[in-house]
Amino acid sequence: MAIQFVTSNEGKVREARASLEGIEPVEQVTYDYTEIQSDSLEEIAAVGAREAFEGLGGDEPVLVDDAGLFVDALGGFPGPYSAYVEDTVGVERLWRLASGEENRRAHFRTVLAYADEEGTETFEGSVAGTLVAPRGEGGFGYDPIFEYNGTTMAEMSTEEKNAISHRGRALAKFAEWYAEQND
Ligand code: ITT
Repeated sequence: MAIQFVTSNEGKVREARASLEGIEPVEQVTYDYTEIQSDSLEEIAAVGAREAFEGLGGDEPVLVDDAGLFVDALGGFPGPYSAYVEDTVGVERLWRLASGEENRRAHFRTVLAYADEEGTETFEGSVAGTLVAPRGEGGFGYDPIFEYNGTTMAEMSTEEKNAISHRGRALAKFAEWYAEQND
C-alpha cells in the first residue's frame, strides 16, 4: 500500500522516495492539517498526521514531517518557526544574522509521524553542522548554508544527504520499524 506523504515540500518527498525505494511507494498528497503552536516537533507532527489520516478518509497510511533548523548562538531560533522564517527573513539573511556570531554551530531536526488505523508513531532524526555562506544548487530550504564535514547539504546528492541528514536518519528508523510491522 502506498504511503501518502502529506507535505507541500517536494524536497522532502524526493528524499523519502530515495530512502524508501524498494520498501513502499511514496505518494505526495496535499492536505492542510493544523500545525499546532508548540515547541515540540513530535507533538506538531503527530497531531498533524492523525488529523490528515482521518481527513483523507482513514484508509491509507499517512506520513507527516515537521522539521527545523536550530542555531545554537540564537537560542535554537528559528526551530519550529523555520518555515515562517524562511518565507519572511529568508535563508541569506538568516546566514547574515548567524555570521555575526562566533559560534556558528547549528543542527537540523526532523520528526516524522506515521499514522494508520492502528495509531500514530514518531521517528526523530538530527544532525549537527556549521552555518556558512551559501554554497551549492541542490537540496532545498536552508541546505546551502548548512555545512557538514566541509560540504554543504546543497552540494550533496539526495543519497549523500540522506546518508547523514536528520531526515535520512528519521527515515531509516521508520523503515526499520515498518519492516518489523509488516513481517
Ligand atoms: P510541509 O509543512 O508542507 O511539510 P514545509 O517546508 O513548510 O513543508 P516544515 O514546516 O517542516 O516544512 O518547515 C521546515 C522549514 O525548514 C522549511 O523552511 C524548510 O525549507 C526547512 N527545512 C526542512 N527540512 C530541511 C532540510 O532537509 N534542509 C534544509 N531546509 C529544511
